[in-house]
Amino acid sequence: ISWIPAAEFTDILYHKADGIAKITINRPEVRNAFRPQTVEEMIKALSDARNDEKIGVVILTGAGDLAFCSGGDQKIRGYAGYADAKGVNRLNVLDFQRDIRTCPKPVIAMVAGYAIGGGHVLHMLCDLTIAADNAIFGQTGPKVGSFDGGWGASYMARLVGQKKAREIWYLCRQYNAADALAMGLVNTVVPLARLEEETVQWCREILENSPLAIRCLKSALNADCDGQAGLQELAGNATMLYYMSEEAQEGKNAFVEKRKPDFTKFPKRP
Ligand code: 2NE
Repeated sequence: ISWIPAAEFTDILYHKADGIAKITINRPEVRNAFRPQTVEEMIKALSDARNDEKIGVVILTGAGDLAFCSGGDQKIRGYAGYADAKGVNRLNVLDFQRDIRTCPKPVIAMVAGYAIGGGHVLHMLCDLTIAADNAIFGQTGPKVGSFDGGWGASYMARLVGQKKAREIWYLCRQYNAADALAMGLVNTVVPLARLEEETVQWCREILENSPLAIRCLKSALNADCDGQAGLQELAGNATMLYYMSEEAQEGKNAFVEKRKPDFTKFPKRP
């Protein structure tokens, strides 16, 4: 695949090719830990991918072979979050988590090396995870004075079960790729040298399928866990599909044409 740079950023790389967007956290010197700037850039890139009608799938990854992401940058962690350039403390990774979750296009984590702490939560939030055989997974919160009680806890339990989720959070152990596959944390494990090739192959297979069906399935699978926000996403798709029908167009046309709508020709389906 011939990636084409899609925008210039400081902390991330952003590429596109063949209907796929790729967001790469580019801070290998800190194992791709994120700071508020990194997160802001990921939010912008994901928003661009979401709004680009040529893009059907997004890959999230980290630069180099040593880490996908090691979570929040502990060196700039302040009193109440991670300090931005103005010194304001933030936890804006939570906004990015929501954006991954609500993006109507699949987001695929491509993991080489460590997916740790807040980086582990990011891969969990992605629709699919393709892991290299050198991948290592785990949470560190209770060791470093942090935790993620949102999807980081509850969605993890949906993925691996309550007992395993409690083990992962309480003991802060590290798990290799085979462990992660066995507990349902990742979709497949491939040799490091084939990581991108395999991930792109999964993307291409998704791109062959109906984007509307995938969009509705993502929101349906989200709705099972996401309460009223999840239902809103799913219902938003139902509204979009309804807008695309002749029946809904009749309502809108009648209003614009200042006449009574005629819905009589539309079937009352069983
Ligand atoms: C990731 C891990 C296991 C890698 O270990 P290793 O041995 O391969 O590398 P090393 O030497 O630890 O790290 C290489 C350089 O990267 C920095 C290190 O400090 C080191 O730099 P120097 O000291 O040599 O200059 N580095 C690595 N991770 C960093 C980080 N997160 N922030 C800043 N610098 C980092 C090992 O490095 C590790 O365990 N890292 C810490 C993982 C961690 O605890 N992350 C934060 C969890 S909390 C969180 O992410 C969070 C949350 O819980 C809730 C909301 C938002 C965020």
